[in-house]
Amino acid sequence: MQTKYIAGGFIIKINKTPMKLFKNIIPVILLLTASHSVSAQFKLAPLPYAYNALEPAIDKETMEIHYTKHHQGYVNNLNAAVKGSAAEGKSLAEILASVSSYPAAIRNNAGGHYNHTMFWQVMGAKPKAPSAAFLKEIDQTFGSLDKFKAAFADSAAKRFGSGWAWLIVQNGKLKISTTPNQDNPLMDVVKEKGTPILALDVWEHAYYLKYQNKRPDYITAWWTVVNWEEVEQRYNKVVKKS
Ligand code: MN3
Repeated sequence: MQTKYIAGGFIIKINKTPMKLFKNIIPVILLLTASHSVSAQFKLAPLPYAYNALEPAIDKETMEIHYTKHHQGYVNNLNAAVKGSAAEGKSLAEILASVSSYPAAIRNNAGGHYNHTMFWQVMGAKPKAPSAAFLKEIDQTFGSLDKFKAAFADSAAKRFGSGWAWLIVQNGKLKISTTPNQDNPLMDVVKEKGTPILALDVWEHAYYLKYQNKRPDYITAWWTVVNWEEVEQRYNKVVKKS
């Protein structure tokens, strides 16, 4: 004797033996659970390395809290904010490009999600030095890599309150900029627009546990974990497009 169950569009024939019943039911339960959880519009991508991978520049505790609490918080709040709004179903890039037309909760959390996703990617455990080709670009704009680092660090240190420092490509040229809160250069509300290729989080939550009020020390240490390969890939992508 067989019984047919229809679940999630699948027809399952269930035999009398409890073992077969078990084998048939479990995949369906997993399928239904999976299809239910994809309903959130935005998701937190896995961190590309272990929480302690960037030590000593960024300590394990800061990394874990930053990723699991702060970044996850932006993702959760963004999902809640877009639900039922005009931003529902839109990509993150689309939302950022017309962020002025959305409420502050979308601006803050869409920025928070984009900025942190990029921040994790432009850092790495054992980063290589910039390539000769990319160094040439840096030299042409800033004089040298050291001069670029000094100018970037200065801008990042002077960003009042919470915000971000950026290296952007603006009309095909490299430029340093900063933004307050979770704003970024892709937003229509920002003065210095461009495509960000390097991002530094200067919110106190990014460094306070280890560096307390010494933001410049955090910035100095941060250079040791900058993933230049990723920065250069982002640069090449923009320059080839424009
Ligand atoms: Mn942060």
